Amino acid sequence: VQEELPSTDIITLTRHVLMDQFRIGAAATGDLTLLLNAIQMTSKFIATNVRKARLINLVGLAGETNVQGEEQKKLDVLSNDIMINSLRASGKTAVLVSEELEEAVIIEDKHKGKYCVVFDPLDGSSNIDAGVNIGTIFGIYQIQPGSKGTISDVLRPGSEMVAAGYTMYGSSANLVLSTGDGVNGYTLDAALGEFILTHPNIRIPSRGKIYSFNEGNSVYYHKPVINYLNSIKYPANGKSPYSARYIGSMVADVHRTLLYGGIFGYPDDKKSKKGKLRLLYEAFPMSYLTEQAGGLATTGRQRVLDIVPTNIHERCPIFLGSKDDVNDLIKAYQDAD
Ligand code: AHM
Ligand code: MG
Repeated sequence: VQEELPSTDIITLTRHVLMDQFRIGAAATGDLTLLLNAIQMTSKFIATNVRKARLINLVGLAGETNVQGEEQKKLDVLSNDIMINSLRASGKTAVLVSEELEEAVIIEDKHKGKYCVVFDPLDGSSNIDAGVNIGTIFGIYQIQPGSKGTISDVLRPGSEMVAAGYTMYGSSANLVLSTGDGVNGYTLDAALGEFILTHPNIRIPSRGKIYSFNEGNSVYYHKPVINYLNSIKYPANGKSPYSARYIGSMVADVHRTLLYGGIFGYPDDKKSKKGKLRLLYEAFPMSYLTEQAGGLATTGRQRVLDIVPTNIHERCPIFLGSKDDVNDLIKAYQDAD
């Protein structure tokens, strides 16, 4: 049997993004390419720290609480610093919004560029110390014409983002990115120090068999959500019930949903009136990727990407995933009205 030789023509993230830049042609200045380069560097930097965390005393609390009054983990703080430093130094950013910082960072003139980056440097904090998958989520806006970069450049609907993505730190580091022309996934080759294109043109199956909710909150759920969950757990006419998978790291739960299909949800309920997840740097980027992969993302009553934020840290209910599954959920809301 002839063994296949390893490829000598691998497509790295940098090469792929450059190809994209050439495809767009003269209009592309290369600024977004350089910004994405800075972002992938932060992902590599965070990935090595996540891997070593247990060994170099990076687990546990940093001794501070963040904007949300949540205790910050050491890795949260470190990841935030890595991103702020690198994004500022790229010279391509004007406004930065981080889950870990109460105020937006307005970049000083010396380093100012035309992009705004909203991000959660290390999402899934509750999983950090157990070594379960965590990730970085980011979304990118271009400043509005004539703007020098203010908060209003990021208080815009998610549909106006020019790119969004996440990096999942799991058994391997996976960066998933959309620049508005489909979704691609890259896997970090740690020896090469490069993200390699491993998942070109990710498309969500139109229907899945998995649901991903924190059902421990069921007692607080509103009727449409309860009805929907019952419909997939106790299906009519002999169909099989759905499987439950819930990691509690949005990046990991969304990653699986993009690849396998199904539905991920974090609803608003009687206790969490606006849900839990953050609109700007959690819901928007994940909704952008989901739609770019052929799926849907809704609050139950509205397309997530159409929401106009009024506050950089606001929350929103979210359900995303396979088109048919999300449409069933939307129908459960309509039926309950
Ligand atoms: P975090 O930003 O404090 O890490 O919280 C966000 C995380 C998401 O990754 C995940 O989807 C959700 O919180 C899980 O919440 P819960 O533990 O309530 O199920
Ligand atoms: Mg988060």
